[in-house]
Amino acid sequence: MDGRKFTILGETGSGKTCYLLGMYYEMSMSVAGYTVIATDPDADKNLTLRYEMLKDKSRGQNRFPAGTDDVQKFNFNLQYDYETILPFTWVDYPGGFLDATRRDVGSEQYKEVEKSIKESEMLFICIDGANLVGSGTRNKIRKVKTRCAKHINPYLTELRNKFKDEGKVGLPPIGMLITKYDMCQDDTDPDEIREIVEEAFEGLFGEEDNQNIIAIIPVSLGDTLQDDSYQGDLDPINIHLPILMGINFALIDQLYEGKYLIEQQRENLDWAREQKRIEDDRWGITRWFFGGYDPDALRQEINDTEQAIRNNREVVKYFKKSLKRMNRELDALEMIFANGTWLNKGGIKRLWADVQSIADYNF
Ligand SMILES: Nc1nc2c(ncn2[C@@H]2O[C@H](COP(=O)(O)OP(=O)(O)OP(=O)(O)O)[C@@H](O)[C@H]2O)c(=O)[nH]1
Ligand SMILES: [Mg+2]
Repeated sequence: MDGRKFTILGETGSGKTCYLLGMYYEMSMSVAGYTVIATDPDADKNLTLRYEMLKDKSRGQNRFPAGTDDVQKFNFNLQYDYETILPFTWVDYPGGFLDATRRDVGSEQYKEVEKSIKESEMLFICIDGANLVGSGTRNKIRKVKTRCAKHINPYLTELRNKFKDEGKVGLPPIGMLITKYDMCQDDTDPDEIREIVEEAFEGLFGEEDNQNIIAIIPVSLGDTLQDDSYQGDLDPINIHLPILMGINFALIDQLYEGKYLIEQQRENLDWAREQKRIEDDRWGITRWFFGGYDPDALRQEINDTEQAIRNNREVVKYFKKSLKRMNRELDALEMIFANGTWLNKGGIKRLWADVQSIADYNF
């Protein structure tokens, strides 16, 4: 089975690594039946230790991870009801490397991000909630633009056009994470957040025939985290939502792949059965004379293909079951832009029903 991929981008210090640590901690304890486990025990230890450090209030500012210098990749297994259903990779890029003044378009890293985004089920972009502190929407827009969108926006617009030229749909679904939401939640609301993000990332929203799906998700490691010089409690808010949304798209892709595989196997089965019928009707002597298929080999082929279809249907059943459970969680997502507009509650429900309709296929 193919591995799936998630990529996270955002300016230096916007909270990418903290999000990964919080996500891993939450998901390793299982949320709504989904559990995430690092495939490498050393990686599990590393992530858990760094999270334990985050929890240690007495360290104050020193509880946080050091800035990321290099690309870090983590391999995980997603389980549903403690059955492994999907391997995936999380790629954590150091912030700032898309910075127009520093980026090196010819570099390996630059090319790698492009590949990574292309292969991703979902792209996450961190917008530092510190930019939304205080009053004055225009001021906040300016901050988000100059500190974050300025570098990412042109890059993504360029990438989307490139993908389109290559015949791909465009960018993967995007999750805009308003990180450190604890810092700004009293100073803003969903209407303002939508306005800020839409204006700062104009290129992603503006164009005609807009196919992008963009969700804005406020996340935080804790409401009171910053109290007494960062000696507050770790009490994550919404940390599970971005990854669950990503898993939703990964499961849908798996179902499409399953459908394709099963359809091919059914075709193969029809062909083998037909050949077997023809061979059964012939005399052995004519086969010896004119050539043909060995009925025993055909019988084996039929049995093997039937078994493969049964196996695939069994796997698909898991994806379907877990996808159903997902909807209750996705209900918590309030800010979604799709089909060129911001969706209301009914629209969001219809969006999920639409993208998940593959689950109704008769596997
Ligand atoms: N108040 C608050 N601060 C946070 C939260 N998450 C992260 N921070 C702060 O943001 C800082 C940077 O977080 P990182 O996760 O290291 O940022 P990054 O995006 O990985 O940065 P680079 O690796 O340099 O690209 C941390 O050291 C914390 O001080 C949060 O939920 N709330
Ligand atoms: Mg980092």
